[in-house]
Amino acid sequence: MSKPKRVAITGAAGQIGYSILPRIAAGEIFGPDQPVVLQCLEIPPAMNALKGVAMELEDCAFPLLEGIVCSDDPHVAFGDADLVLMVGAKPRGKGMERGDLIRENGPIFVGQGQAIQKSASKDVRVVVVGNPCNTNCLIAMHSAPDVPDERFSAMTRLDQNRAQAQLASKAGVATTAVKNTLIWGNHSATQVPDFVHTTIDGKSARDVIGDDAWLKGEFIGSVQKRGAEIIAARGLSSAASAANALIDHVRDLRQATPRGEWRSACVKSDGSYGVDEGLISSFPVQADGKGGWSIVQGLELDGFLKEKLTATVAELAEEKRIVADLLG
Ligand code: NAX
Repeated sequence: MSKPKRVAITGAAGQIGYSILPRIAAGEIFGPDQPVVLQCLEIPPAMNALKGVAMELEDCAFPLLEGIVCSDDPHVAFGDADLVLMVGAKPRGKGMERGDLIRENGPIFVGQGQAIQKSASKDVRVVVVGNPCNTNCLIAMHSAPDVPDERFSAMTRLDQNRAQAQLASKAGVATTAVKNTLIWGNHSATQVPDFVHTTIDGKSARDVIGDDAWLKGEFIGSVQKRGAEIIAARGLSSAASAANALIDHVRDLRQATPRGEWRSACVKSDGSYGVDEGLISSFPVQADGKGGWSIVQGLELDGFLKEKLTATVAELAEEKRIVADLLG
């Protein structure tokens, strides 16, 4: 058996933590031959709940799980971590504006970013899920200047999966028939689910569905508002689907993307598609299977997509402005 991979998870006693920890311990990220150590970070009031989660993990007797660390100290939780999943964040309180949420969460990602730089493995990869994830990722990245920027990403894979499932359902096909669904921009209500470049059974999704009014209206709206719809139905936000998407996201960046395909991930913009350089924005990304990735170039954006992309990029730029003092 090889040396264990150390996976740090912040907010580990929360909903997404509860859903994802057993799946990582079962080998769903690193495969059936790779032992793991789970390094869980929580805030002091949640440490008892975390203890319960750790007891449940022990009770699964996972063959690959070599250890569980529970701590409220980021330096302990991130110690030698190969992968850091930044899930923990303060939730949006009643009457709180998005700007307030950004300001509340920003300092958490400064401290944790610094701790990643100091304590994690030299080859660490970091994924931010806690919202507002794009801007939290930007802050963490700036707070760990010695860690290469391309090691940081944030998650729009849940939105991509939602879009893919909606298109499959509308077309009456299996989700596997739908390829290259794509999310541009911010993981927020301004995100842009792109049906223009999606294919269904190898043909243009737009042609197969043949209903532009539905695609531009109900489809985009339903992906943007799916999170709110789940809260209304379940009384709690998406957790199993978010954990599932996070596993997809980590695999997307680790494994080579099949030729001609891409996956949605929020990464640092190099100015592609007119997205301001340096913003963390969702793009079509291809991974090389050796730890590297690149933004897919050359996709044509029509007037509709361009207008929507401009709006979501403006929101990201505004979020960056709100946290400018935290960007070092
Ligand atoms: P929960 O409220 O169930 O869990 C969050 C956990 O984070 C809590 O246990 C809390 O104690 C902990 N926490 C708070 N501050 C912390 C800190 N400074 N250090 C360590 N832990 C801390 O939320 P959950 O449903 O698990 O969602 C977690 C985050 O994911 C939220 O910010 C949520 O908005 C975000 N989401 C992002 C998604 C995405 O696609 N990017 C989708 C799902 C999810 O909504």
